[in-house]
Amino acid sequence: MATTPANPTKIHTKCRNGTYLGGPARSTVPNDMVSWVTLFPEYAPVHYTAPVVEKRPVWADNAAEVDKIQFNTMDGKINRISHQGPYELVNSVPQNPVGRTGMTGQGLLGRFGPNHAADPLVTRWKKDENGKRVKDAGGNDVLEFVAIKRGDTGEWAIPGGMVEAGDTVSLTLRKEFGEEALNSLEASPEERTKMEEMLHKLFAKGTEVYRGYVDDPRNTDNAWMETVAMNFHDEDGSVFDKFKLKAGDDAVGVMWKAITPDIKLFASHTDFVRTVYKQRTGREL
Ligand code: RP5
Repeated sequence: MATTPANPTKIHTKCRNGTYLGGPARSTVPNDMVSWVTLFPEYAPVHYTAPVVEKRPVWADNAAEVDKIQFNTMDGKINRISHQGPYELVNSVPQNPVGRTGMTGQGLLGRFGPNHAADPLVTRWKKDENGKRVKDAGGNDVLEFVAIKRGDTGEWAIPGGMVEAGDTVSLTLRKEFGEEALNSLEASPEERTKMEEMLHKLFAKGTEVYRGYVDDPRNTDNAWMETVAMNFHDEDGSVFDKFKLKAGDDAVGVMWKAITPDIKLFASHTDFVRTVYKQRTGREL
C-alpha cells in the first residue's frame, strides 16, 4: 500500500510565485489564497504555454480542441485519470486539484490535467573504500540513493520521467533509470543487454513510496505532474559493484547521494527520499 509522505500536496510551494522556467512571472498567490474554496476575486493568473508545447509534438495536447478531450478516464492510450480522484473541469479545462498556481495554460507540460511520471528510487547502504558501512553522527547506517542533476533547473533529483502514451509505470521506471543514470542510450548493444538484465532483476521487487500529485515547478492551474515513486534496494551493494553510474539523456550529472536531514531536491523529491528513509530504517530523518 502507498505511504503518503508528510503531506507534500498540502500547499503549492514550488509551483507558485516567482518566474516560470523560461517563461513569464506567475501572478502572486498568497499562502491563504491557494485553495479554490477561498474567494479571491482579484485573481488574474498569467496565461502561458511554452513555444515547444505550442508546436504540438506528439506528447502535447492541442489547446484549440481541449473540449474534445476525454478527461478523468483513459483517453485511448493516454491516461487522464488522476491519482487524487476526479478533478473538476471549468469551461472544459481541468482545474488543478491542489489549488491556484498564478498561471493558466499548459506551461511546459504536454497534457491538460494530470501528466503522469514514474520515479525509480534506487538505494543502498553507504560503504567506505574498505567495504565497511559508514555511520552517521548517531551511529546509524547511512542510506544513499541514485540522484541525477537536472539540466533544466540544475537541481538534484530522482531519475524519473514521463510515462509515455501506451507505456506502463514499470517500463518507465526501468527505462528512465537506464537512460538517465546509466546512459543506456549510448551504451554498446552488449552493455545494454547486461544493463537490461540487471534492471529486470533489481526492479522485479520494489516497494511503493508515493503515488499522487507532485509539487513540480512546471505545474499550472490547468496542467500538473503526478507520479508513482518506487524504491528498489540493493541491500548488500553487489548489484552496483558491477555497474558504474553515468549521466545520460537530459541529466547533466549523476551520483550516489546520502539521505541526510538537510537534503534538498527537485519538486517533491525531498519528501519521497524522507519517506524511503523511514521505510528502510524505521526512523524519521
Ligand atoms: C517530477 O517530474 C516527477 O516526480 C518526475 O521526477 C519528473 C518527470 O519529468 P521529466 O524528468 O521527464 O522532465 O514531477
